[in-house]
Amino acid sequence: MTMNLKKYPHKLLVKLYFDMLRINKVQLHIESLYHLDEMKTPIHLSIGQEAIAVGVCANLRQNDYISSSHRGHGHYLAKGGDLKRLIAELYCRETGCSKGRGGSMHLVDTSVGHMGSSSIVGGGIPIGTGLGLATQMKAEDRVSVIFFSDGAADEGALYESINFAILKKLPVIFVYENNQFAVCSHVSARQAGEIIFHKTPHDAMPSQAVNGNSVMDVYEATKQAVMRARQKSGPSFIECKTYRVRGHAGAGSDEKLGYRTAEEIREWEAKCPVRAFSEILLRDGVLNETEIQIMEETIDCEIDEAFRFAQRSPLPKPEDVTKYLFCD
Ligand SMILES: Cc1ncc(C[n+]2csc(CCOP(=O)(O)OP(=O)(O)O)c2C)c(N)n1
Repeated sequence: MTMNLKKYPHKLLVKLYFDMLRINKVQLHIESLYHLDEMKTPIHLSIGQEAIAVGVCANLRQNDYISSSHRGHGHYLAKGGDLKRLIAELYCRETGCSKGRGGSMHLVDTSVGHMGSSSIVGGGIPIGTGLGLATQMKAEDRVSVIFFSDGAADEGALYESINFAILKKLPVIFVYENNQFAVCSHVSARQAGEIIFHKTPHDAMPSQAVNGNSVMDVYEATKQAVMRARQKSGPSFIECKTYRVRGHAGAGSDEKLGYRTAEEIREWEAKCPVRAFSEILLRDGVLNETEIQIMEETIDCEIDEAFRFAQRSPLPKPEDVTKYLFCD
């Protein structure tokens, strides 16, 4: 990346790095303990995709909305979701963000505008579009960001939602995290490619593809989209090109499955967005090694505390099994 960082506030650059490092470390910790089978939930790790959640959410205010997917740990944390309640949710505890009923695919923290993640692929897209509509109808000053990946982009719900968002000029930002795979199926086997997403007339819905492993590229693209939404000019579409380095679900690599090569995975691991950004920050003197070390230790302590909180929290009571099924 040749981008000149001098124009950015120091505080912003440090925050972008800290947030990516934190999301990365939280997920590595989850992964390292997953084999104990104490987290009774499937997990979908977004290791390697940290720059997208962080680059997008750094442009958002607390009252802006996001809707997320099954691979949503990063979105939740980047939007300010509570770490303890995230880990407690993975341990299915009453103190979890969904009171232990949802597991890792059903994260939510409405206090920071995280309006929920969905295990239904593409399910968050119409929800996020509806949040944009609600915002417009109530004449509120909010933006609604929808995170979804290439499997969801195969679905009709995306095209219906884009159409509606353009028609109504909704303050919606479609963030397409193209990590190239839906389970074992490569995106090239399912989609006609860029001709689909990047051909809307600019005034209807600007659309761009960026390097999803570059936090500054994602940040810049989102900044423009947020400005457009706040000016009530309508939706934007951002494709963030990235790669899922871990297996579809669970811990570890899935290279033995044979749908992609180990070399390809290694190539993308070498493009780790967290490491890439640390190298730039060190090179440009934004941070030094000691400061990074202190960040690492701070995050490690916070993670240990969150896991202790989760492990010591009570499970939901059996007699409460029907609680929270319906709203009052
Ligand atoms: C409507 C629906 N169809 C199928 C599934 C099963 N499923 C779960 S995750 C997944 C792949 C999703 O791929 P993508 O949207 O690219 O997200 P990624 O896992 O790559 O982050 C599928 C097919 C589902 N949960 N919901």
